[in-house]
Amino acid sequence: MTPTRAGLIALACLVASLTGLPAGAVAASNEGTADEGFAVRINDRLVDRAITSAFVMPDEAIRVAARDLPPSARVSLEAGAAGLSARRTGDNTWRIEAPSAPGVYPIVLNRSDDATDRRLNLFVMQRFDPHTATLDGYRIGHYELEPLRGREIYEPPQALMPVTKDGLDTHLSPHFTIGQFLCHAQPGHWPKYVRVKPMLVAKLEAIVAELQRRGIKAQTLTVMSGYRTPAYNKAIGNTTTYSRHLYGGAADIYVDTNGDGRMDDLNGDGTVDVDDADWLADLIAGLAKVHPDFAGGLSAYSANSAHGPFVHTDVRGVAARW
Ligand SMILES: [Ca+2]
Ligand SMILES: [Ca+2]
Repeated sequence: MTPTRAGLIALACLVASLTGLPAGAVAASNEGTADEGFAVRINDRLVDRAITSAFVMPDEAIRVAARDLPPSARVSLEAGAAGLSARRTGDNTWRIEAPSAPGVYPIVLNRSDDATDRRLNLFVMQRFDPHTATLDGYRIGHYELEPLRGREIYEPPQALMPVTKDGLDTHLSPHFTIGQFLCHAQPGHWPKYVRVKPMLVAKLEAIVAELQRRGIKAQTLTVMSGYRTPAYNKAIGNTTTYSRHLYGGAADIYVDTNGDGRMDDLNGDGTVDVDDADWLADLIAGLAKVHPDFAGGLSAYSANSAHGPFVHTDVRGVAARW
């Protein structure tokens, strides 16, 4: 069942009252945060952000609708890229057919009665046969063909998103670009291939929003490790073959507003250490508590010779802290 908008607002207000947040600080969308303007429904996702993204198969059709508008408001949809077909199917709703060719297809929804718009970057993925280990010379490695405990989120991907060098800065959301999530394997090879779960991006956006609410001027998070190919995950010594990183559902992150390439002193005690990662992990745990779709793995890591303190966060659907 899809929750109603009114129900979500009521939930958000309840959450706000429980957490002491002002009601406006908690979004009514099902992705945790909101920008001024209107909401966009993409199939079953309701997104309240100025920029959002969707990953689709070649030729896949999706439903897009502008929501939460006064009855008089009219929204126009611009989808200029060749091969993309958008057909209006009702009041402020469209059926969009993705092209066959993988790539990024920007879509803009413009509201007629004010200046607000919504940008939707449609990422058309490239089909991938999980029985093969490479894609265009990029080593993917082997996914487990049997999903863990039969869960859909552990099914091997049927498609991956190609990313070219000039596409690194394409936004997934207001504060994150697809380039931040690339695997570190084969640095000189292009295109690379990536998976990123929209719910992970939504969770990271919610973390940024909560940091800002607490007065930390984060414009993004540093993603030390986002997507990992199974080949890379194995090469760096991981024996877990169902790591959420392989499915685009995990990120190892830190906050770096002073740009020194390491975690900031988040708890303000004058040093940067695992306590700052713990501080960030506690913030994330608080978000997941009030927003069940963010449930996932969570762990704070100390610095070592290779990296500073960081936090692993993922969206596996069940809470697990270690
Ligand atoms: Ca820093
Ligand atoms: Ca500190």
